[in-house]
Amino acid sequence: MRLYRTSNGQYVEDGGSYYRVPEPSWDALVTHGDLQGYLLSIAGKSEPAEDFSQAKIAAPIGSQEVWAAGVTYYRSRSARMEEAKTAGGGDFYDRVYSAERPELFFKSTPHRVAGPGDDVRIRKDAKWSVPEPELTLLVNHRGQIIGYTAGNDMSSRDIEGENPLYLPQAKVYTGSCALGPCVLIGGEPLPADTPISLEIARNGRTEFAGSTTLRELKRAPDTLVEYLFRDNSFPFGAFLMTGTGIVPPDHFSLASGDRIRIAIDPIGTLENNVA
Ligand code: DO4
Ligand code: MG
Repeated sequence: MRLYRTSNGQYVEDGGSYYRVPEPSWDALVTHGDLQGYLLSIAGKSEPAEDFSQAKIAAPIGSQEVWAAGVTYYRSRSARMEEAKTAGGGDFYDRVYSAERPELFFKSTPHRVAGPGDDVRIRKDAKWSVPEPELTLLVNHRGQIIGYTAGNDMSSRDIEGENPLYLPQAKVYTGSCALGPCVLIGGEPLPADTPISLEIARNGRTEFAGSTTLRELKRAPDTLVEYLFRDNSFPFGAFLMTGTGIVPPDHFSLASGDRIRIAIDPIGTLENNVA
C-alpha cells in the first residue's frame, strides 16, 4: 500500500486503485495507533477515487523533522575520505564507518523539503554539489518504522570536505532535501536485493547513472532508529534517511537545470529539477 499526500488531500493506493483517506491531518496519520489497519479498512470499504490524477503530489511530510545517517555504505566512506584528505579529516569517515555508534545528523525541517516535481537547490557558495539517493524511513512517535520513501540528501561536497565541522552548512539549506513520491506503508523490512538507482540528466541526456542495493547498507534500519530515539523524542514522528551508496565521480557537479531521478522499486521514482 502506498500513501500519497496531495494538493487534494491524502490517498492510499492498493492494488492499482486509489482511495481517498478521510483523515485530513498527515500528522494524525503518522501517529495513528494502527496506520496499516486503518488504510486497509479504507481500501476494503470505499469506492476508488477518480480524481487522484488531477491532484498535485506533495512531499509526504507534515510536522516531522528529517534526520539522516551518514557513511553507511562503503562507497560513501571512500568518497568522503578522499574529499576530506587535504583537510586532515579523512580518518573520521573510516572510523565512523567501523564504529558501533552511527553518524546521525539533523537534515531538514519540513519547509526545506521539496516534493515530487519541485525544484531542489544547490548552494550559491558551493562549487561541488551532488544529490544523494537514500532509502528514507518514516518512523512514528513510538520509534516504530511505519513506512519507506525515497529521499535526496543534497550535499555540497566542497564545503563538507573543507572541514567536517562544516557539515551542517553542506547539508542544511533551502531546497536541500526532497522526499517522495509516496510512503510505502508497512513495517516489514525491505529485502536486501531492493534496488536504489540514480539518474542525472542534463539537456535531455544522461550525465550520470548509478545503482546499488540495500545489501550494501552496513547498518540495520532498526539500529539506526534505535540510536535516533535514544534520549530524543519526536511527538509527530520523524524521517530518517539511511545514507547514500551512490556517489558520482569527483569531476561531476550538479548544475542548474539538471533533472534528478531517484528510483526505489517498491516505492516509485522521485524526480526533481535543480533550480
Ligand atoms: O558525513 C557526511 C555525510 C554522509 C552522508 O550524507 C551519507 O553517507 O549519505
Ligand atoms: Mg547522505
